[in-house]
Amino acid sequence: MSEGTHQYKENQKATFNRTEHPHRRYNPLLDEWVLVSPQRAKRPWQGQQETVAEEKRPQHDGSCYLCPGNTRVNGDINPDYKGAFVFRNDFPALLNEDVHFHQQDQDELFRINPERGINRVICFSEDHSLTLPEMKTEDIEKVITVWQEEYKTLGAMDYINHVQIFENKGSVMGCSNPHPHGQVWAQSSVPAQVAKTQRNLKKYYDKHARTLLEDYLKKETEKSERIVLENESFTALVPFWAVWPYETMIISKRKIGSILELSDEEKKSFAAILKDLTIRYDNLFETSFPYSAGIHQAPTDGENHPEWHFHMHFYPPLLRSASVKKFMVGYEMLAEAQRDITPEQSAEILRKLSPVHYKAKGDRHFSPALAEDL
Ligand code: H2U
Repeated sequence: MSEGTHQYKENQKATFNRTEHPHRRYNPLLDEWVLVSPQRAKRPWQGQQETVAEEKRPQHDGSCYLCPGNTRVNGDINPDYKGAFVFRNDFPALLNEDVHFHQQDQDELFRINPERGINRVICFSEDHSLTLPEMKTEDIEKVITVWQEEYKTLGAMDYINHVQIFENKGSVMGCSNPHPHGQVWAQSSVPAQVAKTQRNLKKYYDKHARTLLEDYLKKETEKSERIVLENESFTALVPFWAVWPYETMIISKRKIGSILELSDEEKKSFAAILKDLTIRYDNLFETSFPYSAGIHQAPTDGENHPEWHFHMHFYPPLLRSASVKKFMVGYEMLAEAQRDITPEQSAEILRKLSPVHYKAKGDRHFSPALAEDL
């Protein structure tokens, strides 16, 4: 007989405790489950604290394709820009080209559709040495203005039904260049994750006449255990169903469908919470914290979308230190996502971190932009 096949009597059963017993949590945005195994990480902190030596980057790097005045791979020369700068991706995943396609030839088991779109790169700053948490809040606001312009102009194009704004930060996330930048992919289809989220948001809205995230945020605010920080217009929290150890979501307090609906005050608040959250991330392991982050908002398909509620996801891979990352392998690839540390523990750790960037505290790679803004 193998271990675990004993028949326990009913009276020997322990009462379920979510900080001790393995359990599954439901993600209502994606209609998916995540396995949580708190018994594997009972202590909130496991002690490993090594930092990774970080190179100090210059403010301008002659070999960087994204720095002002430099030549990109395709031969174009970047202007001598200041602040945020947008250019067409020279290696786009999508092409802005309409093609003839015979839909009727589809085989149920070999479905295929052409996809048309536009990919752009958004440099956040002319300063090669910075990252979002190290930028001034007012300069992050300028990045948000560019996100608004991109969502508006690309979304207004006839065939563009979805605009994905995102940032891939750190080489561990496959980012090819440390210059602060993000991307925008605009396309004819609503991509899978967004379509799935939309289906679930709509189901909830049709039933309750309120957005799912409006109700979720209200309940999270009452419970407060997963809130990392909040300001006037936004809350950052570790979702109840988070998969990545330090995954967070920034949710707008007001129900707005897209970035275009932000008031001036809300835009300031959004910039402030972006800075505050990413500073805490950097402080967690005293490293430039890698992540994939992106905005989820209403598709630009010309339909009314009362179910949408503006939010931003942060998916950081680090687990225990600047060098120990979580791998989505084995069980996760074959069965479902799993985590050890509970979302409540992660939120508490992030909440307790200093809102002052670690580089501004010591003399390590001191950044003038940081000092001015803190
Ligand atoms: P990532 O490092 O996050 O992948 O973003 C860099 C993007 O910049 C990448 O998509 C583009 C790459 O295609 N790029 C150019 O468009 N031109 C260049 O000269 C270098 C990089």
